[in-house]
Amino acid sequence: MQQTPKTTYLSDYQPTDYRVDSIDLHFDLHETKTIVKSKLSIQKLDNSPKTPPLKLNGEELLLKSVSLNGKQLSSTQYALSDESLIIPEVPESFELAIETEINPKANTALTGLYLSGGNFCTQCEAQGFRRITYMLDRPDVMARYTTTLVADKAQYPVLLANGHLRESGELGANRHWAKWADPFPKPTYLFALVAGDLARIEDQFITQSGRQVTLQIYVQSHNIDKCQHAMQSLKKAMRWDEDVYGREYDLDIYMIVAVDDFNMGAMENKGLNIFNSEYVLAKPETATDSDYEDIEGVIAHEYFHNWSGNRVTCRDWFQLSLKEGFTVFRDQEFSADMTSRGVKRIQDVNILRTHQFREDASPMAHPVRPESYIEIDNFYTLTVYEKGAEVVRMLHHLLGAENFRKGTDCYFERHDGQAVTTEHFVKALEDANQIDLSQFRLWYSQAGTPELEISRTYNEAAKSYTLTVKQSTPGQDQNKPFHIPLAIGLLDKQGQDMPLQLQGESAAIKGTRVLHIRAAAQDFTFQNLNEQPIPSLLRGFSAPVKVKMDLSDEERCFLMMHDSDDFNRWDAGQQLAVKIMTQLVEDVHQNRALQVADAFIEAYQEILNNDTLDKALATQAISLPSESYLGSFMEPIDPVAIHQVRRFMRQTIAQRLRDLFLKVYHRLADEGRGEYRIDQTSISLRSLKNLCLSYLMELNDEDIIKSCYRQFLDSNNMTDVMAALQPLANTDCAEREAALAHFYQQWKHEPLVVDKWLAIQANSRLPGTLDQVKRLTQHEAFDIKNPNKVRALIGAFAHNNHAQFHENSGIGYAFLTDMILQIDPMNSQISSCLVEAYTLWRKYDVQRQALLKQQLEKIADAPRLSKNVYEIVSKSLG
Ligand code: B3K
Ligand code: ZN
Repeated sequence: MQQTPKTTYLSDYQPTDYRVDSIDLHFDLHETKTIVKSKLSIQKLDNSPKTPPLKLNGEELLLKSVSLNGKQLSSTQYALSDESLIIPEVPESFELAIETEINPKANTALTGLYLSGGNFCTQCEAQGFRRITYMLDRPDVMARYTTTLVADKAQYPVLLANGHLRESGELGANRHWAKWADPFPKPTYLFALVAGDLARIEDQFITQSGRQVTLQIYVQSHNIDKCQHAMQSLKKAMRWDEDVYGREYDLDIYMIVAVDDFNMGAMENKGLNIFNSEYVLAKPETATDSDYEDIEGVIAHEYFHNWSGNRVTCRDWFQLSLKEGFTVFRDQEFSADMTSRGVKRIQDVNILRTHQFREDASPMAHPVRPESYIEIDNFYTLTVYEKGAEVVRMLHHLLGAENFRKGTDCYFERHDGQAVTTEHFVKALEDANQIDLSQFRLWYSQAGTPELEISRTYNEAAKSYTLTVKQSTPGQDQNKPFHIPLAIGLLDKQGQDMPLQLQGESAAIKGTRVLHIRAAAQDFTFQNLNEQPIPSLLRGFSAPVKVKMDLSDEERCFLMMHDSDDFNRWDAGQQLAVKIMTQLVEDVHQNRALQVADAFIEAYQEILNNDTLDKALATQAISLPSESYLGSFMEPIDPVAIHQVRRFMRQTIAQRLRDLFLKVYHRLADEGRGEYRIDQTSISLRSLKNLCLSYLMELNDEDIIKSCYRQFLDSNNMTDVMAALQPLANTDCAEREAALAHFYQQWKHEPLVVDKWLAIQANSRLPGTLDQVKRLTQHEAFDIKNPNKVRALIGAFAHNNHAQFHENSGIGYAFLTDMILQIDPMNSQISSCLVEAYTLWRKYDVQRQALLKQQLEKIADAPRLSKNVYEIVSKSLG
């Protein structure tokens, strides 16, 4: 980094002086030298008599010419810097014509216009448009776009942009052109173009008002057999948004293009989504059940943005959660309706508690609506997305489905075509329902994970029961009390929900009720309770908080068996496992013998024996908490001991329940034989069967290794193949090498399957994994410029393989730093994701702290560090 980069503050927000009504773009596409001509129709805003200088953003551009109202400007009439083009003298209303030259082939940052697999594509969110041409590159400037693409006809037969195709034709020298027009005003970040040699599948959708929409998915021709699931997902999402939100699609065409080189999952460009191929391509032989589910979720997420993001967009990037938190909530609910609601909630909460809580505990902690940033790309975070979705979910709970819908109707109608703030969103919900959400708004402005400390007293004589709730936010002492909806139930000795009647109320509510926590400390007294209840707290994870309560192991076991709330039944098991496992880590430190209480194993046994249980929920119920999640209950974190304990637990469970696991495994394997089906029953069956296999593989038993290898060889679907390959990769046996070699030979031409092969090796717990990861960076299968490959190999090692990455000597760290410094000059969005593995350095023991700090300092000292990495490193060290 040459100079200290500038911080942008929400409090400095100013509207622009000018608006851009229309933008007419013309691209003459060549790999190393693309000429972009842009015509902007610009008007001064407000009535001030003066016309302030016009400042346009632009980066990595070669300016060829600028004309104002048809007259070319000389270089004395504008000021050019690395980041902007400033024209000091402009009239109130004018047309600006700009010609720039760019080099898509040299673009390794994958933002702006770049090449992937030989095809041109774009990524403009958040600030990629300024790498295409000079423009007011901010979301509150919304213009109508027309886009003309000119390219070689043989190499790039398909030419796409936003909106509708208006005209196309042939030119000399084997070139052709197409002109697209988007009738909806949009910010720069939603602009997109694609030019390439692509095949497509096509379908139709009839909207609720009877309009016909053409749906197209474009892929490289060898992938054409892997698009059907994405198309079905799109149609389901379109119908769902009509049914649940009354939102209809607005253009005559909806296009999705899959590319192999992409920084994130996908992008919601108006009418022309561009996707990481990972979230489009699937067939049973190459994609797992969870790939299928992820595709359905991401296709829906980008589609839902058409309203929550595109029609109503963000005023500035601090408002990112306005579109992302809301859209994640929408996609979570869609997936819950399409799959299993209970399991979906468990998965979402697992992500939030493991990764977002971790972010909240790190130096990168920020509110859902951040107040400042150095690099906005660093703020596409779990807090903005996942916690943002929880905030919307709480609003949904507080209002109820019907009133929430009234609120979103009001929001979409009131702000259609506008760029607004999270405040406008909350205000629309308030106005539609005449309620007061003043205190609730703090969820947008205060960082940190609130903690509820809950204690209880039962007064036998009065038959009353009091819960005392205290809230605080560790690490954020300035926080005011949040408004927290705490859903609870009270169970009697038979495991039935007791009637809940708060003091002063005349009638009781049966089942779950929501307590509104608003103060730092609050008492809730229930009356008419004939026996001391067992409390079931935070049902359905009704708020993104931590709960502390002194429940006994027996009470947790009881909840695990009887709670009427699916989520809390699962969570009681998780809490119990966390308690046992943190105690075991302590035993490791004290050199004590490790053992697991019978009651815990018996609970697992009961679940496995219960044929009436939903298999997907049973799978979740007998899955131990992850190593990262366990780490969040410990300070200092000891990743090696955590790994040892988790493994010990799995081995002990497998030894004790070996026969039962074998019985269930074989029964489900028989039941599931035959054609692969992707319905809930089949997915649940495979998940439980494969979990049994993974426990059994802890036993290092020759016969079991053989049957695992058989499953690997004989399965007709990637779910079962991966479920066998994973434990084999963790086992030192001949079958391991055979399976890995066989897998690569079979799939080396399928990049997404190769990613799985890389990740499975990077995640292996066998000694020598780091050396293998290093070797793989030199393998033909690896490409340091491809984000999917970097995530699969290096990301997996640094973020998931805790015991080996945090190995005592620090060699894992040295490797990561080396990779970060190599990747940063090419693609700073990817290097910054890797640096995140260091942000929690203060939570480790002193030796690791010293090693981790050294790495951060080494990175900080590197010349020409990107703003992205600079921000994370400086905040971590600060
Ligand atoms: N809006 C995009 C994310 C863009 C990230 C830019 N660094 C995908 C999504 O959330 O739908
Ligand atoms: Zn999104």
